[in-house]
Amino acid sequence: MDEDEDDADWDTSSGSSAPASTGGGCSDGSRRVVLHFDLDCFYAQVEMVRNPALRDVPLGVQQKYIVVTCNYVAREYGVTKLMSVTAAKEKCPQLVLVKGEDLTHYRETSYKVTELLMSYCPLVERLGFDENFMDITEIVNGKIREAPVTDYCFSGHVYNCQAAGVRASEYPRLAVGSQIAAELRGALHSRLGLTSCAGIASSKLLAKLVSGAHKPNQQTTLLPKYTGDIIGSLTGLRQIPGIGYRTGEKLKALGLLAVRDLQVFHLAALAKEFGEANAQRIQNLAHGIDESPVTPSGPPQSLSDEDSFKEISTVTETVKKLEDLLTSLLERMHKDGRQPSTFRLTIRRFSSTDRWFSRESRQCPIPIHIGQKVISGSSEALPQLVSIGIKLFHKLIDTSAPFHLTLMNVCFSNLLSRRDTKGSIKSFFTAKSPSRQDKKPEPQGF
Ligand code: DCP
Ligand code: MG
Ligand code: MG
Repeated sequence: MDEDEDDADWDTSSGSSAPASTGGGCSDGSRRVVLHFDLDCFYAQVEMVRNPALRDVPLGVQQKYIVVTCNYVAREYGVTKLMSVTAAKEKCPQLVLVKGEDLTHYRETSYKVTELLMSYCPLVERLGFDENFMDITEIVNGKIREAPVTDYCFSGHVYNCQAAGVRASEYPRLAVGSQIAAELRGALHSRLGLTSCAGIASSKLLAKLVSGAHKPNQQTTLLPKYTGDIIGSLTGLRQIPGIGYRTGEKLKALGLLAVRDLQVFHLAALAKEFGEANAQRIQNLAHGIDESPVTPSGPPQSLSDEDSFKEISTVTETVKKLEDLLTSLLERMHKDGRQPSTFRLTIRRFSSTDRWFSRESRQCPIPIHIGQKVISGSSEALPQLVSIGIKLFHKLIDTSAPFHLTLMNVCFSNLLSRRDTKGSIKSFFTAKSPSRQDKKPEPQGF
């Protein structure tokens, strides 16, 4: 239900396709230490921080007719994420619902979390709104070099083990990683009031897989020798992070459903469908191997806003919707401080068969004088951009015939910073302006 988020995938394509060792332990100094953080019931937590009276009641966050998430009190009643409001009310009649269509607070909190993690170590990669990867290999190595200790211990759970029974000195780097994860989760809680889960492992894939092993507000470390176990616990290919909807569909068409199917499938046949490097990467994922680096996210490369609705079928309604969307987008763009140079309009026509994938877009350059008005916050920017939007709309839709839209998205891209324009840019993440978190992450995925 996010306007631009995909909660499942990240790009694992930039790593080497060479298989990494999945065995071994303490002596492997080259093994990375990667953390994955996932905030608990994120939208619901943001609402609980804003209004503490909601903390102890069953709480759901509603977008349209769906409860996109709910707090853990509501989960005890059987309410689940992405349940219909009707079904959720049946499970828990006293469920308190708050509207979650305005993402402003979620977005702001999301960037505060990334910013806090980045203040500890710059190697932070965002995934969706409520997840971050962090590569702390260097910090861990430094700690071990500077102050060797003998009495290592794990903080939190160790996957498949009783943490107290594990000889942490055999895994000093993961043990130190778990201490750092605990420290950072503590900071998120004390500074932002947010609880989270964390996974500690040697890759993004494994850290993400293990972070949800104990929920909420807990953390889990994966020892290399349990890689096979955690991969074996997955009940389908789509549960492998990095295998999104489209890849999953292609694999299904090849007859592959279970993780084991993919592990043993002939690589050459897989390469015919995906290309050699991609095929190797996908098969590696099924073996728990992921060499993709943590890539610092930096500022978003575009800002967009969208709404879905039952029906828009007149030009007047279209103009009104464009005005609404552009008003909020312009405010965010103004706070961002960069100058947009491309405007894209996306619509979805009603289709009874192809509900999710029938989006169509047109884009055009934004004249410099209008881009400058966006930065300066001039009220003239809105009507001028609405007029550009309507021109794009007419390229998409023949209004002399009946039409039926169910979604509209407006997007500014090619954002020019101070290096490129004379205007000023407020530094992302570090500016003192209260607007500094008011950005939207780019969609993640393949
Ligand atoms: N979200 C959404 N639409 C989706 C998936 C997620 O709007 N299809 C939003 C609501 C969630 C947030 O993204 O609060 C983060 O998604 P998660 O899957 O991490 O779910 P939660 O953080 O809510 O719960 P959990 O405690 O299980 O992580
Ligand atoms: Mg979450
Ligand atoms: Mg999440």
